[in-house]
Amino acid sequence: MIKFTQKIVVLAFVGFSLLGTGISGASADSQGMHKKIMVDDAWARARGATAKIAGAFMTIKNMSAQDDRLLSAKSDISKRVEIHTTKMVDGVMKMMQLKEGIAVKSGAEVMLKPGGYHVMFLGLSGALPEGSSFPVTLSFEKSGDVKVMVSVKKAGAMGGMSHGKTKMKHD
Ligand SMILES: [Cu+2]
Repeated sequence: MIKFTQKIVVLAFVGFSLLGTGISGASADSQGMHKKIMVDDAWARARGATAKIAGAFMTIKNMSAQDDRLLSAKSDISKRVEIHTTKMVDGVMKMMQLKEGIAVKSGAEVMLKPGGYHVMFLGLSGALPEGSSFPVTLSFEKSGDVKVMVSVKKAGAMGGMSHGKTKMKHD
């Protein structure tokens, strides 16, 4: 009876180890995977041809052992790309550039979402039609460049603030 119990424990341990291996193997193949940084659910709202600015949102996970920081981003869809945050000031939503970027601590997950952190595209070169996608290169302090594809969703997606209807100042 004792022997039987020990066998069960050993089997359970082996099973757990295999499961762990399976998980890390699968994530290495997923979209936006870098050695250390993983980016999920990158999306932007659809924009018409006359729109000048757009925001992109995503979830950034730091799988590395060291703290990192999203410093900047690059894309062909606009003249400039900045890292922004959104703050409520006297009842008005205001966006401001984060010159220091966004800190992503080791093991942490940071969400860029409407009404909060976002990647801002200034001086759009054309429309962003619903259903299309475009590449963005994110530059991290420690992990370097991570290329992600941003999916364009319909203009009302996810609620929150609309960049297009809000008057914004950029320096
Ligand atoms: Cu912005």
